[in-house]
Amino acid sequence: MSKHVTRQALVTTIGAIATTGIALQAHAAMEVSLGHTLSSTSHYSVGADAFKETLERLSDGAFTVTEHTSGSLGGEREMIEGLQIGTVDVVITSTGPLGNFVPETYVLDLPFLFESYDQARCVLDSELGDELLEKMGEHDLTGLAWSENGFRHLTNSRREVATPEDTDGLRVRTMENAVHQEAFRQMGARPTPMAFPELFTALQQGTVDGQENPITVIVATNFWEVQDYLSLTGHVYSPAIVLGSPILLDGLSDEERDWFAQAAAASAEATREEVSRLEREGVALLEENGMTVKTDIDIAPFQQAVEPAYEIFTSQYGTEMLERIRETAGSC
Ligand code: EAX
Repeated sequence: MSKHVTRQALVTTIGAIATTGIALQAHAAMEVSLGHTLSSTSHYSVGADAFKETLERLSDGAFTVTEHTSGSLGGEREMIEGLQIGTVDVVITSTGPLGNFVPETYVLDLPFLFESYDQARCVLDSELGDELLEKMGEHDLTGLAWSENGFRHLTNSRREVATPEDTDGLRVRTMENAVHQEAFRQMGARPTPMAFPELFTALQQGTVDGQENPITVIVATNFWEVQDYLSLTGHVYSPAIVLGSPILLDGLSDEERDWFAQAAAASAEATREEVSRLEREGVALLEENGMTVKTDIDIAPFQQAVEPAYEIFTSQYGTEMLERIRETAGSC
């Protein structure tokens, strides 16, 4: 009898070892694809490196991360769709197209909502930020961490822009974001929504006259090659988010999911540091590359011009979220 039990135990143990072996082997081969639209010199790539280093270290190599840069997996809207159907595992994206999937995030895209990097980061790191990350779960997405793109500024190939009137008739590429489009319409420009991977060629060919993006993106994309004028309007803070695919993440253990969360947090931190560095050094670099930079812009008329975007937003989505953001920002 005892002999039988022993044999039984032995069989079970061997079985367990075999299963664990298979599991480890499967994990060893588990390649995680990570996509974003920017170049390998960008702040997103710095974040992707931190994600890769952290996940591979915590999992002891059970996961390997492969980064796909420059929109090689598509634009941000396409990649978010990719997360929903499992064709990509992790995406670092601006909130540009996110409101199309998770309308609760539109509030973050309101112009002149945040006053400073410190304030924006503080709000996104608050409970309210966590709540918004969790909302992703209701839309077949997993919100892993708030990262950063930066305060957006206007560039164009036609003329120096110092007032909203100067944007009159300018064809400005915006992200595929209803709030941004409305803000530029109110300013007097002609907004043209477009996915980021199409933007450089559109500027080069003159399909659009201008675009708006943070210093980080203007530097990483060599926009000075196709844009002569930069106006430091800082008209909107552009959050980025590290999103995961529930198709991958829901199948993982709690411990494994926690590694992804830690990797995303490390990614966001590294990206924010790089954004801060480029905020200090980027404008000089752009000037060196021939851009005419308008720095001393009176933003009050811009704020006034885009005010109707707030009314349109609140008439559609109510005031509650906006009030909560302002309240949190006030205590930051
Ligand atoms: O997220 O589309 C944009 O202008 C974004 O700022 C860019 O893809 C980085």
